[in-house]
Amino acid sequence: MKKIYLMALLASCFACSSKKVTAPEAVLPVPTAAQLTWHDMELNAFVHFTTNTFTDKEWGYGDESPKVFNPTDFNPTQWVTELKAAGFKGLILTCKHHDGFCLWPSKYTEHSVKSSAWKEGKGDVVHDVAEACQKAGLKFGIYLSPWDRNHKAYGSPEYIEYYRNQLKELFALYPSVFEMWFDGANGGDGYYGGSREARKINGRSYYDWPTTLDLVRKVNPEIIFFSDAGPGVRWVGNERGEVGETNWNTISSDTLYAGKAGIENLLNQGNENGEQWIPAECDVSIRPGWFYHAKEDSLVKTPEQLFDIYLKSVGRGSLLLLNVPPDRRGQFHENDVKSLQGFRKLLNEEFKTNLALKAKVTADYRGNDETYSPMNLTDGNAETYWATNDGETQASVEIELPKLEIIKYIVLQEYIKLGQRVKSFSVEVWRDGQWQPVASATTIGHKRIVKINPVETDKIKITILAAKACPVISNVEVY
Ligand code: FUL
Repeated sequence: MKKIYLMALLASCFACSSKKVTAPEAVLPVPTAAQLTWHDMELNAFVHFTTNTFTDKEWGYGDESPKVFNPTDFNPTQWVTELKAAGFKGLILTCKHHDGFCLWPSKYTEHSVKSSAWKEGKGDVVHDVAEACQKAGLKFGIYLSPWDRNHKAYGSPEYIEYYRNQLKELFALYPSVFEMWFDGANGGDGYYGGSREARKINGRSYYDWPTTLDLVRKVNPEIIFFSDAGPGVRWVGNERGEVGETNWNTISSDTLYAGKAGIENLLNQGNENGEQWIPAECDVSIRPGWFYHAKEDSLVKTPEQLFDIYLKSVGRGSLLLLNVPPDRRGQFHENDVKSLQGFRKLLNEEFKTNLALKAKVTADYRGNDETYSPMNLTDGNAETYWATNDGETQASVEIELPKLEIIKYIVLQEYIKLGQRVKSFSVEVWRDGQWQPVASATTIGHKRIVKINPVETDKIKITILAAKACPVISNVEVY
């Protein structure tokens, strides 16, 4: 009788104590499900292809004859095969760049593939690329330049109608597009149906973006919209593929709009107290230009340069959108392919063996409840995390390796479903009988890769120095 009573008491105590250890409350804002999926993609490709490829230009004026578009051996299967092998998850195609030439036979203009020499006007690049992506398991995205230097009505309400019609046309054909790119370059000189003049537009009001976005959302509520101001993801503020050392996924977009001047720093680092979750996307080209130019064949970024860009984008919690422009055949040039392959090889070599997987991980944890144990950091499960008690914004984790190893990288990930929290942290290693500092950094967010001078050790200490609320970390890796 007594024994049964004691057991019941213990059980109820356990129940009440486990009840008390609730999960940390989210620090707002938090990402949407679609944004979380986007974060996890990490590597996407941009593909710039149009009449510019054949006229050797970066920005077509809009008066190019559509006839010039004539790839001799168009093969998007080659693109997706190389991209997939290199680890890319999605591809965004310039369906229309600033020159207005459409890579699909739009019924709203003659300025498209249907007036080109390619396949006697019967070809459809958008269709073929979307299909190749689908077959390869890559997500497909659309870039449709708002600025159109060909269209006679650009600058007037009539053009907005045209732009929306084209969006409707594309989304009827490709409803599951994962990302839609709205470029910030807007207005200037152009052909404009023969008037050859400069047209200025008010970037804030001309496009009436809310109406346009709603139109797309009706077809695809999950879509990620890119523009300087989001609302899905923001421009990183440069075209070097580098997000700030400090990178907040949060920003307040009410005063932002695509093309607004002087906001590069804000876009690059975000705002710790931003009211919306709008992460930065790092767009950069594998070549100096966005479009293919034979004279740049020797200037393709090396695998080492791409790896460095990776550390400054993905390694700082952002996503890398790497442009690889097809040549006049309609294929990735050999040099670009070589670089992509070298990049993948380097990633595989540098991040070959995660030493943390076999390590002993210790730290104080939330309410001594195993749900928040530091062992969650190395269980390979993105849904489990280590957390401290509310109000404890400083905390250390020690990682003990089974033997001495030379280490080069520490990878950390916050459980961003509960918001971005960490403001700064440090890394120390045990050497000569004491802790020695090897690195310090600021934000973590989706992922932080800390590169350190190779050092031999069997113990690593990561200390969260400041955070907006108790740290909630889902993953630690050591290479
Ligand atoms: C810029 C454009 O003007 C470039 O041509 C390119 O498309 C790049 C990704 O965005 O704003």
